[in-house]
This record gives sequence, structure tokens and C-alpha cells, in this order.
Amino acid sequence: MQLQSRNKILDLRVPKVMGILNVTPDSFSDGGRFADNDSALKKAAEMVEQGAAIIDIGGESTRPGASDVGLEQELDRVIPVIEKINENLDCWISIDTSKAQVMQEAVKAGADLINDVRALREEGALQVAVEANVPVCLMHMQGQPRSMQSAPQYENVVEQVKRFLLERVQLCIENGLYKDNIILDLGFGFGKQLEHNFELLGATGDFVKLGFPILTGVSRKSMFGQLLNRDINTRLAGSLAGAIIALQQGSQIIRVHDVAETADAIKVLQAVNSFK
Ligand code: 8Y7
Repeated sequence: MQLQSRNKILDLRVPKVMGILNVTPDSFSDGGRFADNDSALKKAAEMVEQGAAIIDIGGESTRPGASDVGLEQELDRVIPVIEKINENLDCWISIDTSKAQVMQEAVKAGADLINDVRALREEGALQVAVEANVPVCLMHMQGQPRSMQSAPQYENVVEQVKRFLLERVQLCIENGLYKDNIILDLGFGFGKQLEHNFELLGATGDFVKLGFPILTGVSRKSMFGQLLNRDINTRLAGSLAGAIIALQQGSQIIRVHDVAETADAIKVLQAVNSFK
């Protein structure tokens, strides 16, 4: 299995690390905009050095309870960083956004992949993604970031997430998105309670069977905070365990903050899988 974007190929027979680069003011708060862009590039370079094949750039916080960001503000945050990374680093660039115009400008500036936690449900997003002709990650989310963690309910979380993703896939294909450009994501922490997250994590293999690359994002999430009683800075061990559980069931892309540690864990898994 592989992804293609313009003339770039990403071979998914070996799992790939997607490093998280938040360009929200709370992540790079010191100095003016130029200093911010430089520190963003430095952080991206470090993650590539540590083994990230993809850098996921986000200018809108989708954390539970986060407020919306305006279009101009989001563009101001992400476009210069995409341009810098595109000029300076050898990696795939992912744009983490739900806004059609941000997707369009980001791809123009050099983004290779669209990562949309709203699965192209915002106005104009699907059409832009079709025209951009780059891989797109469609993620499951129940509700909206502002309110999604207030008691989300499911009858059967695995079946409902699967149904949602397959409906999005069908609609996207009907509208002209290439099947080979679709990546799916179970959406850990997005409108899910603790047990929903862990039931889904254990069912990753069921989603792999759908035939699309599966991206898993569990890094430092509250599912480990709650389970292990750990704050955000002490969730690495839980996150690595979660990553390996997903990868062993066939997930091919893992979205993380801790690139070096995740790359090591993947090498251990690969050392075993090389005998299969
Ligand atoms: C995910 C994500 C976030 C995820 C994908 C966080 C942007 C919250 N989580 N994108 N984004 N999958 N595809 O804790 O799980 O990183 S933001």
C-alpha cells in the first residue's frame, strides 16, 4: 500500500510517523511572527531528523472546548510555515484544517496531504479536496470540539464509527475523490468516552480490513490520562503502548508528539515483523 501526492510516494508497507506541529499562539508564544515561523521550522526539522515522514501543521486548536479560529488568522498561521518547510525539509506536509480555503491555499503553498477532523463536512471542503487531488484523512468525530466531550453516547461504537466513515467514503467517491487518496481515522478522543476509545483501539484491525490506510492519533490523549491518572507530560508510555497496539493490527500512520520514541517503538515492531 502506498500514497501518492504530486510526484511524491509514501510507502506504507513500513509504518510512518506523522509529527504534530501546532502553530497556535499557545504553542509558540514567544516573540513576533517571524520568530514563530523560525521556531516552527526548527521543530519540524527536529521531528524529520527523528524519523517523521509527515509533518502535520495545524493552526486551529481542536482540543475539547477550544473556540473557533477565523479564516485569515488560520491562513496567517499555517501558510508561511508550510512554505518554509516545503523549501527546507524533505518530508510530506499535512495540513490539519477543516476549512476549504485553508486547504486550497495550503496545497498551493506545498501541502501534500489534507488532514480533516471533520471529514470534509464543512462547506466547499469536499470540492477543494477533489480538485487538489492529494490524499485526505477522513476522521470520525461525534459532535463539535466545543461540546463533543459532554457525555457522548453510542449503541455500538465500532459499528457506528465504521458506518460514518463508510458513508463519508461513499459520498467523497461519488463527488470525484479518488479511492486511492482516502485515509481513514477512528478519531480517538473526538466525542468518545474512555471505554469507547479503548474498544475502538482494540478494533483497529476491523477498520484496516476496509482496505484504506488507517491513521491513528492517540498521542498524549486524555484516554491515557484517565486510565493511568497521568497529566499531559507523563503519558508517553501509555501513548507508545497505544501506538503499538494500533500498528500491530495494521494501522500504517501514527500521529504523535514524541517522534523519536515512537520511531524506536516502530523499529522494535519491525524487527519482529521482518520474520513474518
Ligand atoms: C487527531 C487529529 C487531533 C487525530 C487526526 C490532539 C488534528 C487533538 N487529533 N487528526 N488532530 N487524528 N487525523 O490531541 O486523532 O492531537 S488534535
